[in-house]
Amino acid sequence: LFDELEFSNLQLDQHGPLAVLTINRPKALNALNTDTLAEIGQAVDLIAENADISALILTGAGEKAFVAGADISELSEMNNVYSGRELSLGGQEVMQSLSNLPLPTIACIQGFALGGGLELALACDIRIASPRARMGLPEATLGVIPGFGGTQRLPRLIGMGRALDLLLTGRQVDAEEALQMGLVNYVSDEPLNKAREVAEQMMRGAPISLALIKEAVRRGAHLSVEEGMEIEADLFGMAVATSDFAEGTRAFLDKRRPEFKGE
Ligand code: CO8
Repeated sequence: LFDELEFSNLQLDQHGPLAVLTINRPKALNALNTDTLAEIGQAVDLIAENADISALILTGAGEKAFVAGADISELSEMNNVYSGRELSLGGQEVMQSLSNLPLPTIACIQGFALGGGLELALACDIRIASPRARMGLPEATLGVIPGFGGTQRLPRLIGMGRALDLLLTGRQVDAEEALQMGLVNYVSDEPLNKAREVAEQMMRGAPISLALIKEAVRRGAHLSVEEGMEIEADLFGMAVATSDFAEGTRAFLDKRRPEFKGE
């Protein structure tokens, strides 16, 4: 389905219901220049429009880097408030469209995930790292700040104290420390296989349930518990009205595997 597409810095593959998006710009350790960011936005839109895709794995080509950040040579040409703000807004929009995909997304991190690269991984639902992965937000050491959502997503994920430590020191953490602080969900010697396995597990759920769970978590994140509960109840109501709910409960009672149709 993605055959007709020609990306310069990405590869988008489909394995049945699973899409694998690989950032492929090896000469710059997969760094995100504006062209690559725009292509990621296009790929995410295509995935969103393709009803046959049920989960996404996002990774970087090669073992040396997931993504070594925003492209520093491009960044170095920025020198005014307006162009900087525009670049940040454009990147944030791409990260938001990834985060808002109604299907599970998994970042598979081999090697460096730094700056904008870690922000890209943070826009995914979960993260899986190889034991040699290194993650950090070194923006302060370059005289900027994260601009693709890092100051907002990181504290929501790992808590304010841990996030401020990483943001203010700019230090890199290894896979083990990242696991300990909840920055990654799994560490595996074969992270891509592990990502496929977790994706398979997630795809056993009803697609509408997965989408509604993501929506409830996302919309509730900045609300009071009471307001979040209202959203949960609304979305729960939508779930019980689906035919997949009827199928899921019937299959349980019949002691067989459900066959979900996304309806
Ligand atoms: N941008 C551009 N080129 C890069 C980048 C990058 N982020 N990272 C690596 N490269 C290039 C190198 O310049 C080098 O190119 P060349 O071979 O032509 O010299 C090639 O990739 C290989 O890299 P190294 O030779 O440096 O490889 P090492 O193994 O020596 O080092 C590191 C690997 C440690 C990952 C090192 O490359 C490095 O520190 N890279 C930069 C990491 C970084 O600081 N990233 C954060 C960038 S800032 C950011 O992401 C801000 C995001 C928010 C933007 C918001 C916009 C408003």
